[in-house]
Amino acid sequence: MSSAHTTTQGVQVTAAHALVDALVRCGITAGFGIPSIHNIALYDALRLQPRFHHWVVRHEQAAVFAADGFYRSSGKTAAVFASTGPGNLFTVAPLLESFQTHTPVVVIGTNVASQMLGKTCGALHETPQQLDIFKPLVRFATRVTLPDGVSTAISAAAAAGGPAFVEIPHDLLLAPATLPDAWLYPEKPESLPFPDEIEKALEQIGQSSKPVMVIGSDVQAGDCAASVQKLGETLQSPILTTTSGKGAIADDHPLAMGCISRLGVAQELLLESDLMISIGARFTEFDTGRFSLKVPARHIQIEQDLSHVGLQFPFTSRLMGGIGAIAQTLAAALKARQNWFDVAQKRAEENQRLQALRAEAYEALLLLRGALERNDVIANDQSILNYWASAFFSVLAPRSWLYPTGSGTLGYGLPAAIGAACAARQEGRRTRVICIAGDGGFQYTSHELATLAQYGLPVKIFLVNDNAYGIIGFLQRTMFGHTHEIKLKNPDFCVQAEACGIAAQRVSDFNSLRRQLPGWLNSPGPALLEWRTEIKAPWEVGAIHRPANLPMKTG
Ligand SMILES: Cc1ncc(C[n+]2csc(CCOP(=O)(O)OP(=O)(O)O)c2C)c(N)n1
Repeated sequence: MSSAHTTTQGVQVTAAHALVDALVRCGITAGFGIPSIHNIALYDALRLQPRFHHWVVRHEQAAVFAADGFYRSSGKTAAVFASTGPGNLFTVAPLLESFQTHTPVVVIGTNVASQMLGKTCGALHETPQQLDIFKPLVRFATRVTLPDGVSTAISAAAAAGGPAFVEIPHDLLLAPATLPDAWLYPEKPESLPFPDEIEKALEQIGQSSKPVMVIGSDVQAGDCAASVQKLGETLQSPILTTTSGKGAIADDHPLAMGCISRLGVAQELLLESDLMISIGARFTEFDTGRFSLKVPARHIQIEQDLSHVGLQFPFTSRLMGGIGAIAQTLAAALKARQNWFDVAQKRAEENQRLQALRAEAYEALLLLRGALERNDVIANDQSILNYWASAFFSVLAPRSWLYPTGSGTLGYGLPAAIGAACAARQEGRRTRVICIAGDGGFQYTSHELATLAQYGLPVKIFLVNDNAYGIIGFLQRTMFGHTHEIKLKNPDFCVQAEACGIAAQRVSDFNSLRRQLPGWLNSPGPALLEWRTEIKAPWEVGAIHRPANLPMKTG
């Protein structure tokens, strides 16, 4: 942009230009969306901004999942462009996922023209109280009411620390606007708790001889993971993660004890310890065995934001503020300790027990892990293999694990994988992205095969096809002794992928899987591998104990 009033192309700056300029100034240089009559001016402004990379998708739902995957894999926020009514409403389910996982995503949605707002007059796409629909699902929602209001709205949305929704009546996008001279992008300094709170936590750590840390997704942010790891090393405390915190510590680190969602050894460790230090961790129903997890009475909770926590275990000390700064302060004040728990021994025993189950799901995950680089990204959908992966897949690098823990929604895997692959391409990283999905979940967003093919992104889809909503069948059998409406007559997924121009292959037994997996993974562009099988749920074969409060059919 050359002046406050004209673009470098010499045309009058409009609110659409100012909005795109504001995104770039906030460091948001990628976006996903679908052009529409209401946001058409925005797309023209996007065309004129070479620093912004837009990726066109096939459904607004996929746009938000992709932006979510973009952030989780890169730490960089992406925008979503949707339009009035249906376009915006299709972003609602993915926003729930981003909201619950603290994932920043900026949705820019239009509304009917200003003079039509609040009226029921048959305007195209008009939606009653559109802004109010979004408010509970985002950390910041606003309507722009003046053309010059876009810059402030975008900068507040970018700083929201979670998903944000900026609504603009479409006529404003074409209205003349000015670019701000001074840019006010709020910097957020890392805050520390009061010294007496830190003292209290240090005292409790001093009284404990068997500390355990549980770390969650907020630890993946910035340099935080390194500071938290340093605290663990100082204390020689075994470190567990939540499902969305996987990767915050490499699973082959000598203190890494894996994910709490597998309960078993994770639960035993927590019972043996005398202090839990939870850091940026959201204790969800899924991760805690339907809220049955038992934790030590002494609990230091470290959080940057209370809106993020799930199950509120009682705490004996709570430290609120910048997680990295808090971890650093604690580590600096503590003396190095000896380890009290043999992590390597416990994990070897567990691995032996799991191998003895001879479960193909577990073996497939070992096979996959063995064939991947440390930084390759796994984007999960919701299927039996994903539950196994949450519990047992070894994640070796931060931001290389995407899992829809916030909403547990089907359809996340493929578009999130696309978002991660776009981030890698934009940053020049040679990372493979593997999407693990079941046949049921895959079909929620399989239209995004076309997006994948359009950009030739190196996403490898591992599709486990049991022609059923398999996990629901398992639950129905367990609870009622029968199944109902879980069988699926599916399309030929290989033909579907090939029709989009994506290489596809099918295997039906484990030996073929072993043989074909490397070729599929190492092929240059996108590729689909369909594994026709009926794998058993981890609860069915005893890899994870069934929560005691799961209703079961008896007799
Ligand atoms: C949007 C949404 N609808 C319904 C569900 C409930 N649900 C969870 S898993 C599942 C079955 C998934 O089937 P599939 O992807 O084939 O995996 P499988 O269970 O067969 O391994 C269903 C219906 C959900 N999680 N999300």
